[in-house]
Amino acid sequence: MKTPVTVLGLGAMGTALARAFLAAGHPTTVWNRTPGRSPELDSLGATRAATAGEAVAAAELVVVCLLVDDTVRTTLDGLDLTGRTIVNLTNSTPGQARATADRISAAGARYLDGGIMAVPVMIGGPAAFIFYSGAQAAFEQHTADLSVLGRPAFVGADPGLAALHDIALLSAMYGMIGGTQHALALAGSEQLPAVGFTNEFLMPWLTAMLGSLLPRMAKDLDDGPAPGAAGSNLAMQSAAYGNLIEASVAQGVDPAMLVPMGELLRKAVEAGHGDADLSAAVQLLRTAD
Ligand code: FVH
Repeated sequence: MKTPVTVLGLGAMGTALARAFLAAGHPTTVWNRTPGRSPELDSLGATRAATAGEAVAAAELVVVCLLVDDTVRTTLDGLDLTGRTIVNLTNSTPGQARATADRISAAGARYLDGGIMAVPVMIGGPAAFIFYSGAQAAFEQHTADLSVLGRPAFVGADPGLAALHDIALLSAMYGMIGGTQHALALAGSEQLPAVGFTNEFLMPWLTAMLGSLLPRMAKDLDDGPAPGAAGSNLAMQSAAYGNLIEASVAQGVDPAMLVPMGELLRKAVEAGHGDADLSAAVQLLRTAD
């Protein structure tokens, strides 16, 4: 008998989570604020609860996937959570996750915060992974159950750490997407076909840059800059960056996505890092240091 599980929230992601549990043979109780959402779950064997309280009562393992942190608070507040393990996969900040952990613990339950690194169609597949942090014993007890959703990565007992990892990766994704959107707008300004430009040039370029530049930047941050390693110093990059802005404006493309990076490079050079590598600019972003 597989571990019974409750899923609160049947949006696009909650539905995918419930489907994965059902496919793996877990008795699955579901609840959603708007009744009747994702009717296909009924034929897959889900049990529908009429209220969130009824759903929480149905299983020790409760997976929550709602829109935002506030939604989680209003949904769970006042419910009897005694003895439950609450796994909250709603997008949160580290601060929100820590506050939720305090409230859930005070209500007599164990708390795991999670950050899903997948879109709904990836859930249950090989590329999906999910960060968890918080109650380690609960994670160890339920590792196999949670594995049906995606590879579980426990990142620490501090409940805020999963959200930190999640938000760091989402920041990288949105930065990358912003850059690619700008590149595609530039290509479009000369009617270049997006698919050909992407497959032939954009993807290979990004793949090469990620493969060479990112590991070196990370190593420099951990170990200090490798002597003489910089082949693309910041003074050169800052000097060339103005062309990116000028060309965009001339092509009728809003340079808003590019301007902040140009500012960062300029500040890094002004601060005396002209001979350094991109890792020096990472340090400048840390306003709390
Ligand atoms: N979908 C994705 O690609 C990303 C992948 C990474 C993780 N995110 C996060 O997952 C959370 C849920 O996202 P979602 O895609 O399921 O979102 P929706 O399809 O919009 O469903 C939202 C659910 O939240 C319920 N809900 C909204 N407001 C309330 C409320 N005040 N009280 C109770 N429930 C509420 C909503 O219910 P309903 O509108 O159907 O009644 C849906 O069940 C999210 O944190 C992502 O950032 C997804």
